[in-house]
Amino acid sequence: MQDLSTIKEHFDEHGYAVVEGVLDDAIIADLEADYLDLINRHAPQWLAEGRIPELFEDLPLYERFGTIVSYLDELEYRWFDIAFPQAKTPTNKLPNFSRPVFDLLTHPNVLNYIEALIGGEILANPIHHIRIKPQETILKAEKPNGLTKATGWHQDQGVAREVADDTDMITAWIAISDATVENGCLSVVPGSHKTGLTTHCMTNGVTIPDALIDEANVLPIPIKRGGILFMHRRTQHSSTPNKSNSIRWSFDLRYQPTGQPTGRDEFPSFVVRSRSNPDNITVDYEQWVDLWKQTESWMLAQEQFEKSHRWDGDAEVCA
Ligand SMILES: O=C(O)CCC(=O)C(=O)O
Ligand SMILES: [Fe+2]
Repeated sequence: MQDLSTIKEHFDEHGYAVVEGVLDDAIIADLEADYLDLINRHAPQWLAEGRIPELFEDLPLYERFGTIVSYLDELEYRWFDIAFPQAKTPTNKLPNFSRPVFDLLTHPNVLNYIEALIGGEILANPIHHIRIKPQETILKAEKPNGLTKATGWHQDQGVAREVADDTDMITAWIAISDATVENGCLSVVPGSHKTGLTTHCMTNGVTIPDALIDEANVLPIPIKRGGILFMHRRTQHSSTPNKSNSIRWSFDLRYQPTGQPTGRDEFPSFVVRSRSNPDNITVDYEQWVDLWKQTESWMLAQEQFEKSHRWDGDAEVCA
């Protein structure tokens, strides 16, 4: 493990920290097998519905993921994600609440770094996603899911509700494939976490206009498979389109001190580490799935949802 106090110092000063080699091959292999299984379960249906032209069974794993995802629209990609879409109409598509995903969320190696950053009372915040970003040249879906494309500038605090403004939420952006400049790794503006919440507009999602980004200081963050970029909730970040010839695959998870609002309180959060009361770790895999199923029932009964962010796009800078 890299020296925790150096990592915390860097994080506090610059608003991010990169740690390579956090996850070993075993958990990554479990996630790969899990997503292969997901594809094998759904591909025949996608083929029957004419969404994909064939099963692509002969392709190497990542090429197959990318090729299939490139055909899928916003709604079908929801099978891959690991949470419901925020405050949008739910569908009968349950996200991938699998055991390997739970094992990732609760992985001790990840939590050790989170503990170094925010202390030993840790809650898994339910704002989390998987992003399989195929190379731009093969994207065919008319309405692709935003999780399969480049991401505009934003702060994660800006895409949560105001109620969580003071929550010390940390984003853990986990590379499953190597993330490179060419395939659209993340970029950050170091130090931007110290300048408060920036105005977000409603342009291509909830994004900060380029005019408010200190472009001279933008820093791309390539990360190898198994490495993690930790970000402060106010660190400005974005990602570019995938210009390579393979997929960029990542998870972004969020953690925070227990007892603070998550900003998505209709989704289940759960304690993943408690140094003061280890007996407080009560949610196991089956219970976690149950919590999400209860959320689904609740969502299906709603006519409308509270907005998941505070912006209306009316600020002068958005014009
Ligand atoms: O992976 C991306 O393109 C964006 C990720 C992101 O915004 C995040 O992890 O908070
Ligand atoms: Fe983000």
